[in-house]
Amino acid sequence: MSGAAAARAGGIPKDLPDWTAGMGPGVTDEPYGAPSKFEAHVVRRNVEWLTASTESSVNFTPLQDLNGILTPNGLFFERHHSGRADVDPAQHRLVIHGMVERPVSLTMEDLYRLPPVDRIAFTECAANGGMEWRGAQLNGVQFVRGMLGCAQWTGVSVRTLLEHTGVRLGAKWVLAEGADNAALDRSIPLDKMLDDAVVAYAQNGERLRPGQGYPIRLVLPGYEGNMWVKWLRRLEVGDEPWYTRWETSKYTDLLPTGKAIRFSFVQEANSVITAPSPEKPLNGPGPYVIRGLAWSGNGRIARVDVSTDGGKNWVQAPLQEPVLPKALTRFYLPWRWDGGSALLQCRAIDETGYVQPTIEALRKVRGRNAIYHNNSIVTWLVNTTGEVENVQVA
Ligand SMILES: Nc1nc2c(c(=O)[nH]1)N[C@H]1C(S)=C(S)[C@@H](COP(=O)(O)O)O[C@H]1N2
Ligand SMILES: [Mo]
Repeated sequence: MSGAAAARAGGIPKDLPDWTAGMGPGVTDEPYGAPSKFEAHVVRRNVEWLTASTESSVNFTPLQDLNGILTPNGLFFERHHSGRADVDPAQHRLVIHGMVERPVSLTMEDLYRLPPVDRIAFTECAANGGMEWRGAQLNGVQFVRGMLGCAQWTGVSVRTLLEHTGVRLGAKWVLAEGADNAALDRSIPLDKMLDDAVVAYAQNGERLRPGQGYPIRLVLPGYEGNMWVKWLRRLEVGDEPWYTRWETSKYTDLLPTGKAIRFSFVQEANSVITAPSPEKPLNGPGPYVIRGLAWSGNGRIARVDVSTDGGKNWVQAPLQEPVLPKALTRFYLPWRWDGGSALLQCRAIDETGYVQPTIEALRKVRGRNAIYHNNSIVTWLVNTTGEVENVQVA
Protein backbone atom coordinates (compact mmCIF):
# COMPACT_ATOMS: atom_id res chain seq x y z
CA MET A 1 0.00 0.00 0.00
CA SER A 2 1.32 3.47 -0.82
CA GLY A 3 1.54 6.13 1.89
CA ALA A 4 -1.40 8.03 0.45
CA ALA A 5 -3.51 4.87 0.14
CA ALA A 6 -2.63 3.94 3.74
CA ALA A 7 -3.65 7.42 4.88
CA ARG A 8 -7.01 7.08 3.07
CA ALA A 9 -7.53 3.73 4.72
CA GLY A 10 -6.91 5.34 8.10
CA GLY A 11 -3.55 3.63 8.55
CA ILE A 12 -1.54 6.81 9.11
CA PRO A 13 -2.57 9.25 11.86
CA LYS A 14 -3.73 12.70 10.62
CA ASP A 15 -1.28 14.54 12.84
CA LEU A 16 2.22 13.42 12.05
CA PRO A 17 3.77 11.85 15.14
CA ASP A 18 7.06 13.28 16.46
CA TRP A 19 9.11 10.44 15.07
CA THR A 20 7.95 11.29 11.57
CA ALA A 21 7.79 15.07 11.92
CA GLY A 22 11.40 15.53 12.98
CA MET A 23 14.75 13.82 12.83
CA GLY A 24 15.78 11.39 15.51
CA PRO A 25 19.10 11.30 17.35
CA GLY A 26 22.18 10.48 15.26
CA VAL A 27 24.49 7.54 15.48
CA THR A 28 26.71 8.69 18.36
CA ASP A 29 24.26 9.06 21.23
CA GLU A 30 24.11 5.36 22.05
CA PRO A 31 27.46 3.54 21.69
CA TYR A 32 25.96 0.46 23.34
CA GLY A 33 22.37 0.06 22.22
CA ALA A 34 19.39 -0.46 24.50
CA PRO A 35 15.85 -1.72 23.76
CA SER A 36 13.03 0.65 22.80
CA LYS A 37 11.57 2.50 25.80
CA PHE A 38 8.26 0.88 24.90
CA GLU A 39 9.78 -2.47 25.89
CA ALA A 40 10.64 -1.33 29.44
CA HIS A 41 8.38 -4.05 30.91
CA VAL A 42 10.63 -6.78 29.48
CA VAL A 43 12.96 -7.25 32.43
CA ARG A 44 14.31 -9.89 34.77
CA ARG A 45 12.32 -10.10 37.99
CA ASN A 46 12.88 -11.68 41.37
CA VAL A 47 10.43 -13.05 43.94
CA GLU A 48 10.98 -11.10 47.14
CA TRP A 49 9.88 -13.74 49.64
CA LEU A 50 11.86 -16.52 47.97
CA THR A 51 15.27 -15.71 49.46
CA ALA A 52 16.43 -13.87 52.58
CA SER A 53 18.85 -11.66 50.65
CA THR A 54 19.23 -10.50 47.08
CA GLU A 55 22.89 -11.58 47.03
CA SER A 56 22.11 -15.26 47.48
CA SER A 57 19.16 -15.24 45.16
CA VAL A 58 17.81 -15.57 41.65
CA ASN A 59 16.14 -13.40 39.05
CA PHE A 60 14.03 -14.86 36.28
CA THR A 61 14.13 -14.55 32.49
CA PRO A 62 10.94 -12.99 31.01
CA LEU A 63 10.26 -15.99 28.74
CA GLN A 64 6.80 -14.64 27.92
CA ASP A 65 8.29 -11.74 25.94
CA LEU A 66 11.08 -13.53 24.09
CA ASN A 67 11.24 -14.97 20.59
CA GLY A 68 13.33 -17.64 18.95
CA ILE A 69 15.70 -19.77 20.99
CA LEU A 70 18.44 -17.36 22.13
CA THR A 71 18.10 -15.35 25.32
CA PRO A 72 19.34 -11.74 25.11
CA ASN A 73 22.30 -11.35 27.44
CA GLY A 74 20.69 -8.55 29.44
CA LEU A 75 17.68 -10.77 30.17
CA PHE A 76 19.55 -13.98 31.00
CA PHE A 77 18.49 -15.14 34.49
CA GLU A 78 21.07 -14.80 37.25
CA ARG A 79 21.57 -17.17 40.15
CA HIS A 80 24.30 -16.17 42.56
CA HIS A 81 25.13 -17.45 46.02
CA SER A 82 27.27 -14.51 47.13
CA GLY A 83 26.32 -11.79 44.72
CA ARG A 84 27.73 -10.92 41.32
CA ALA A 85 31.53 -10.94 41.32
CA ASP A 86 33.31 -8.15 39.46
CA VAL A 87 36.47 -9.85 38.20
CA ASP A 88 39.38 -8.04 36.54
CA PRO A 89 40.37 -10.26 33.60
CA ALA A 90 43.97 -9.00 33.75
CA GLN A 91 44.34 -10.45 37.24
CA HIS A 92 42.25 -13.56 36.74
CA ARG A 93 43.83 -16.97 36.12
CA LEU A 94 42.53 -20.44 35.31
CA VAL A 95 44.59 -23.05 37.14
CA ILE A 96 44.42 -26.66 35.94
CA HIS A 97 46.10 -29.13 38.28
CA GLY A 98 45.69 -32.44 40.13
CA MET A 99 46.07 -35.64 38.12
CA VAL A 100 47.55 -33.91 35.07
CA GLU A 101 51.01 -34.22 33.52
CA ARG A 102 51.64 -30.48 33.17
CA PRO A 103 49.74 -28.18 35.57
CA VAL A 104 49.05 -24.73 34.12
CA SER A 105 47.97 -21.28 35.22
CA LEU A 106 46.35 -19.64 32.20
CA THR A 107 45.75 -15.95 31.61
CA MET A 108 42.67 -14.88 29.69
CA GLU A 109 45.03 -14.00 26.83
CA ASP A 110 46.35 -17.60 26.88
CA LEU A 111 42.80 -18.90 26.55
CA TYR A 112 42.04 -16.55 23.68
CA ARG A 113 45.02 -17.92 21.75
CA LEU A 114 43.66 -21.48 21.75
CA PRO A 115 41.26 -22.73 19.04
CA PRO A 116 37.67 -21.85 20.05
CA VAL A 117 34.36 -23.68 19.78
CA ASP A 118 30.83 -22.22 19.52
CA ARG A 119 28.08 -24.16 21.23
CA ILE A 120 24.38 -23.33 21.58
CA ALA A 121 23.07 -24.71 24.87
CA PHE A 122 20.44 -23.93 27.47
CA THR A 123 21.30 -23.14 31.09
CA GLU A 124 18.68 -24.16 33.62
CA CYS A 125 18.82 -24.01 37.40
CA ALA A 126 17.98 -27.35 39.01
CA ALA A 127 15.46 -25.40 41.11
CA ASN A 128 13.50 -24.23 38.04
CA GLY A 129 9.85 -25.03 38.81
CA GLY A 130 10.88 -26.01 42.32
CA MET A 131 8.27 -23.80 43.98
CA GLU A 132 5.50 -25.85 42.38
CA TRP A 133 6.07 -29.22 44.06
CA ARG A 134 3.28 -28.70 46.63
CA GLY A 135 0.88 -26.99 44.27
CA ALA A 136 0.62 -24.17 41.75
CA GLN A 137 2.14 -21.19 43.49
CA LEU A 138 3.54 -18.56 41.17
CA ASN A 139 1.34 -17.02 38.52
CA GLY A 140 3.54 -16.45 35.52
CA VAL A 141 5.68 -18.30 33.01
CA GLN A 142 8.55 -16.05 34.10
CA PHE A 143 8.43 -17.46 37.63
CA VAL A 144 7.26 -21.00 36.83
CA ARG A 145 10.03 -21.72 34.27
CA GLY A 146 12.22 -18.59 34.04
CA MET A 147 15.37 -19.94 35.69
CA LEU A 148 16.25 -20.73 32.10
CA GLY A 149 18.20 -19.19 29.26
CA CYS A 150 19.86 -20.31 26.04
CA ALA A 151 22.91 -18.81 24.41
CA GLN A 152 25.62 -19.41 21.90
CA TRP A 153 28.68 -19.91 24.08
CA THR A 154 32.19 -19.36 22.71
CA GLY A 155 35.34 -20.52 24.41
CA VAL A 156 37.87 -23.32 24.59
CA SER A 157 36.66 -26.90 24.90
CA VAL A 158 37.81 -28.57 28.11
CA ARG A 159 39.06 -31.40 25.90
CA THR A 160 41.52 -28.99 24.25
CA LEU A 161 42.68 -27.75 27.65
CA LEU A 162 43.17 -31.26 29.02
CA GLU A 163 45.02 -32.34 25.87
CA HIS A 164 47.31 -29.45 26.67
CA THR A 165 47.93 -30.54 30.29
CA GLY A 166 47.66 -34.29 29.73
CA VAL A 167 45.56 -36.43 32.11
CA ARG A 168 47.03 -39.16 34.32
CA LEU A 169 45.82 -42.73 34.20
CA GLY A 170 42.95 -43.35 36.62
CA ALA A 171 41.59 -39.80 36.48
CA LYS A 172 37.77 -39.81 36.54
CA TRP A 173 36.52 -36.54 38.00
CA VAL A 174 37.20 -32.83 37.70
CA LEU A 175 36.51 -30.26 40.41
CA ALA A 176 35.49 -26.86 39.06
CA GLU A 177 35.72 -23.87 41.39
CA GLY A 178 34.59 -20.25 41.12
CA ALA A 179 36.41 -17.08 42.19
CA ASP A 180 33.35 -15.45 43.77
CA ASN A 181 32.88 -15.12 47.51
CA ALA A 182 30.82 -18.36 47.50
CA ALA A 183 33.77 -20.20 45.90
CA LEU A 184 31.16 -22.53 44.46
CA ASP A 185 32.71 -25.88 43.53
CA ARG A 186 31.29 -29.00 41.93
CA SER A 187 32.62 -32.43 40.93
CA ILE A 188 32.08 -33.24 37.27
CA PRO A 189 32.66 -36.59 35.56
CA LEU A 190 35.80 -36.46 33.39
CA ASP A 191 33.85 -38.12 30.56
CA LYS A 192 31.43 -35.18 30.47
CA MET A 193 34.30 -32.72 30.52
CA LEU A 194 35.92 -34.46 27.54
CA ASP A 195 32.61 -34.78 25.72
CA ASP A 196 31.16 -31.27 25.33
CA ALA A 197 32.26 -28.99 28.21
CA VAL A 198 33.54 -25.51 27.35
CA VAL A 199 35.41 -22.83 29.27
CA ALA A 200 33.43 -19.96 27.76
CA TYR A 201 34.47 -16.33 27.52
CA ALA A 202 31.69 -15.15 25.23
CA GLN A 203 27.93 -15.38 25.08
CA ASN A 204 25.80 -14.50 22.06
CA GLY A 205 28.70 -12.81 20.36
CA GLU A 206 30.04 -10.58 23.12
CA ARG A 207 32.14 -11.24 26.20
CA LEU A 208 30.21 -12.79 29.09
CA ARG A 209 28.23 -10.41 31.26
CA PRO A 210 29.46 -10.11 34.87
CA GLY A 211 26.29 -11.90 36.01
CA GLN A 212 27.10 -14.86 33.77
CA GLY A 213 30.65 -15.29 35.11
CA TYR A 214 32.86 -12.73 33.34
CA PRO A 215 35.57 -13.33 32.29
CA ILE A 216 35.07 -17.14 32.13
CA ARG A 217 32.53 -19.74 33.09
CA LEU A 218 32.11 -23.45 32.65
CA VAL A 219 29.49 -24.55 30.11
CA LEU A 220 28.12 -28.09 30.62
CA PRO A 221 25.40 -28.64 28.00
CA GLY A 222 22.41 -30.52 29.44
CA TYR A 223 23.66 -30.44 33.04
CA GLU A 224 22.03 -28.50 35.88
CA GLY A 225 22.94 -24.82 36.07
CA ASN A 226 24.67 -25.14 39.42
CA MET A 227 27.53 -27.05 37.79
CA TRP A 228 28.13 -24.29 35.24
CA VAL A 229 30.67 -22.64 37.52
CA LYS A 230 30.94 -18.88 36.93
CA TRP A 231 34.08 -16.77 37.44
CA LEU A 232 35.89 -20.11 36.98
CA ARG A 233 39.36 -20.10 38.56
CA ARG A 234 40.32 -23.74 39.06
CA LEU A 235 39.94 -27.19 37.50
CA GLU A 236 41.39 -30.02 39.56
CA VAL A 237 41.57 -33.48 38.03
CA GLY A 238 41.11 -36.43 40.41
CA ASP A 239 40.00 -40.03 40.67
CA GLU A 240 36.85 -39.55 42.79
CA PRO A 241 34.18 -36.95 43.38
CA TRP A 242 34.95 -34.44 46.13
CA TYR A 243 31.48 -34.28 47.74
CA THR A 244 31.73 -30.55 48.29
CA ARG A 245 29.24 -28.71 50.50
CA TRP A 246 27.27 -27.87 47.37
CA GLU A 247 26.87 -31.56 46.68
CA THR A 248 26.15 -32.82 50.19
CA SER A 249 23.92 -30.08 51.60
CA LYS A 250 22.44 -28.20 48.67
CA TYR A 251 21.66 -29.42 45.18
CA THR A 252 20.87 -32.93 46.38
CA ASP A 253 17.58 -34.59 45.42
CA LEU A 254 16.09 -36.09 48.58
CA LEU A 255 13.53 -38.86 48.18
CA PRO A 256 10.50 -39.28 50.48
CA THR A 257 12.35 -42.24 52.05
CA GLY A 258 15.06 -39.84 53.27
CA LYS A 259 17.55 -41.30 50.83
CA ALA A 260 19.24 -39.03 48.33
CA ILE A 261 19.62 -39.50 44.60
CA ARG A 262 23.38 -39.71 44.29
CA PHE A 263 23.97 -38.00 40.97
CA SER A 264 21.27 -36.14 39.09
CA PHE A 265 23.22 -33.92 36.78
CA VAL A 266 21.02 -33.93 33.68
CA GLN A 267 18.07 -31.59 33.20
CA GLU A 268 15.41 -33.90 31.76
CA ALA A 269 12.93 -33.01 29.02
CA ASN A 270 10.76 -30.04 29.86
CA SER A 271 8.52 -27.54 28.07
CA VAL A 272 6.24 -24.59 28.70
CA ILE A 273 3.71 -22.53 26.78
CA THR A 274 4.99 -18.95 26.81
CA ALA A 275 1.80 -17.49 25.28
CA PRO A 276 -1.05 -17.56 26.07
CA SER A 277 0.16 -17.44 29.67
CA PRO A 278 -0.64 -15.57 32.88
CA GLU A 279 1.37 -12.62 31.47
CA LYS A 280 -0.12 -12.94 27.99
CA PRO A 281 -3.91 -13.11 28.38
CA LEU A 282 -6.28 -13.43 25.44
CA ASN A 283 -8.12 -10.46 24.03
CA GLY A 284 -11.38 -11.84 22.68
CA PRO A 285 -12.16 -15.03 20.75
CA GLY A 286 -10.50 -15.67 17.41
CA PRO A 287 -7.20 -16.83 15.98
CA TYR A 288 -4.09 -17.08 18.15
CA VAL A 289 -0.78 -18.90 18.09
CA ILE A 290 0.21 -21.08 21.02
CA ARG A 291 3.93 -20.33 21.45
CA GLY A 292 6.22 -22.45 23.52
CA LEU A 293 9.65 -23.74 24.35
CA ALA A 294 10.88 -27.30 24.81
CA TRP A 295 14.29 -28.54 25.88
CA SER A 296 16.12 -31.66 27.04
CA GLY A 297 19.50 -32.17 28.64
CA ASN A 298 19.60 -35.59 27.00
CA GLY A 299 19.65 -34.43 23.40
CA ARG A 300 17.23 -33.16 20.77
CA ILE A 301 13.53 -32.57 21.21
CA ALA A 302 11.77 -35.17 19.05
CA ARG A 303 8.15 -34.06 19.49
CA VAL A 304 5.96 -31.64 21.40
CA ASP A 305 2.29 -32.36 22.06
CA VAL A 306 -0.21 -29.67 22.97
CA SER A 307 -3.53 -30.14 24.74
CA THR A 308 -6.29 -27.56 25.22
CA ASP A 309 -8.39 -29.79 27.48
CA GLY A 310 -6.04 -30.58 30.33
CA GLY A 311 -4.36 -33.59 28.77
CA LYS A 312 -7.34 -35.59 27.47
CA ASN A 313 -6.56 -34.96 23.81
CA TRP A 314 -3.21 -34.07 22.31
CA VAL A 315 -2.09 -32.69 18.96
CA GLN A 316 1.45 -32.55 17.72
CA ALA A 317 2.91 -29.04 17.47
CA PRO A 318 5.24 -28.29 14.55
CA LEU A 319 8.81 -27.70 15.73
CA GLN A 320 10.59 -24.61 14.47
CA GLU A 321 14.13 -25.03 13.09
CA PRO A 322 16.81 -25.13 14.33
CA VAL A 323 16.22 -28.15 16.56
CA LEU A 324 19.56 -28.51 18.34
CA PRO A 325 20.60 -30.96 21.06
CA LYS A 326 20.57 -29.57 24.63
CA ALA A 327 19.22 -26.24 23.35
CA LEU A 328 15.88 -24.52 23.62
CA THR A 329 13.53 -25.53 20.81
CA ARG A 330 10.56 -23.46 19.61
CA PHE A 331 7.12 -24.66 18.73
CA TYR A 332 4.22 -22.62 17.34
CA LEU A 333 0.70 -24.01 17.03
CA PRO A 334 -2.12 -21.95 15.50
CA TRP A 335 -5.21 -22.09 17.72
CA ARG A 336 -8.68 -20.60 17.47
CA TRP A 337 -10.02 -19.59 20.86
CA ASP A 338 -13.82 -20.00 21.00
CA GLY A 339 -14.14 -17.94 24.18
CA GLY A 340 -14.69 -20.93 26.44
CA SER A 341 -12.46 -21.96 29.30
CA ALA A 342 -9.54 -24.19 28.33
CA LEU A 343 -6.69 -26.02 30.03
CA LEU A 344 -3.53 -25.51 27.98
CA GLN A 345 -0.68 -27.96 28.35
CA CYS A 346 2.37 -29.02 26.39
CA ARG A 347 4.62 -32.01 26.85
CA ALA A 348 8.04 -32.64 25.41
CA ILE A 349 9.37 -35.96 24.14
CA ASP A 350 13.10 -36.11 23.50
CA GLU A 351 15.13 -38.26 21.15
CA THR A 352 15.71 -40.87 23.88
CA GLY A 353 11.93 -41.46 23.92
CA TYR A 354 11.57 -39.87 27.38
CA VAL A 355 8.14 -38.25 27.86
CA GLN A 356 7.78 -35.21 30.12
CA PRO A 357 5.74 -36.43 33.13
CA THR A 358 2.68 -35.01 34.88
CA ILE A 359 3.18 -33.46 38.31
CA GLU A 360 1.26 -36.36 39.87
CA ALA A 361 3.53 -38.95 38.25
CA LEU A 362 6.61 -37.07 39.40
CA ARG A 363 5.26 -36.63 42.93
CA LYS A 364 4.74 -40.41 43.22
CA VAL A 365 8.50 -40.81 42.92
CA ARG A 366 9.77 -37.64 44.54
CA GLY A 367 7.09 -36.66 47.08
CA ARG A 368 5.68 -33.19 47.67
CA ASN A 369 8.68 -31.79 49.55
CA ALA A 370 11.21 -32.12 46.75
CA ILE A 371 13.03 -28.97 45.67
CA TYR A 372 14.98 -29.72 42.54
CA HIS A 373 14.30 -31.13 39.09
CA ASN A 374 10.60 -30.46 38.68
CA ASN A 375 10.19 -30.90 34.92
CA SER A 376 6.48 -31.73 35.10
CA ILE A 377 3.83 -30.58 32.62
CA VAL A 378 2.66 -27.01 33.29
CA THR A 379 -1.07 -26.22 33.00
CA TRP A 380 -2.54 -22.81 32.12
CA LEU A 381 -6.25 -22.32 32.80
CA VAL A 382 -7.80 -19.96 30.25
CA ASN A 383 -10.88 -18.32 31.78
CA THR A 384 -13.82 -17.11 29.69
CA THR A 385 -12.59 -13.55 30.28
CA GLY A 386 -9.34 -14.47 28.52
CA GLU A 387 -7.32 -14.28 31.71
CA VAL A 388 -4.82 -17.11 32.20
CA GLU A 389 -3.95 -18.78 35.50
CA ASN A 390 -1.32 -21.27 36.65
CA VAL A 391 -3.13 -24.39 37.92
CA GLN A 392 -2.36 -28.05 38.44
CA VAL A 393 -4.65 -30.84 37.24
CA ALA A 394 -4.55 -34.45 38.45
N1 LIG B 1 30.90 -19.28 41.03
C1 LIG B 1 29.59 -19.48 40.97
N2 LIG B 1 29.08 -20.17 39.94
C2 LIG B 1 27.76 -20.40 39.85
C3 LIG B 1 26.86 -19.95 40.85
C4 LIG B 1 27.42 -19.20 41.94
O1 LIG B 1 26.71 -18.75 42.84
N3 LIG B 1 28.78 -19.00 41.95
N4 LIG B 1 25.53 -20.27 40.76
C5 LIG B 1 25.22 -21.48 39.98
C6 LIG B 1 23.82 -21.74 39.78
S1 LIG B 1 22.96 -22.42 41.08
C7 LIG B 1 23.23 -21.60 38.55
S2 LIG B 1 21.64 -22.06 38.28
C8 LIG B 1 23.97 -21.02 37.41
C9 LIG B 1 23.19 -19.85 36.86
O2 LIG B 1 23.84 -19.27 35.78
P1 LIG B 1 23.47 -17.79 35.33
O3 LIG B 1 23.50 -16.92 36.56
O4 LIG B 1 24.44 -17.42 34.28
O5 LIG B 1 22.07 -17.87 34.77
O6 LIG B 1 25.26 -20.59 37.78
C10 LIG B 1 25.93 -21.48 38.64
N5 LIG B 1 27.30 -21.09 38.78
MO1 LIG C 1 20.96 -23.28 40.27
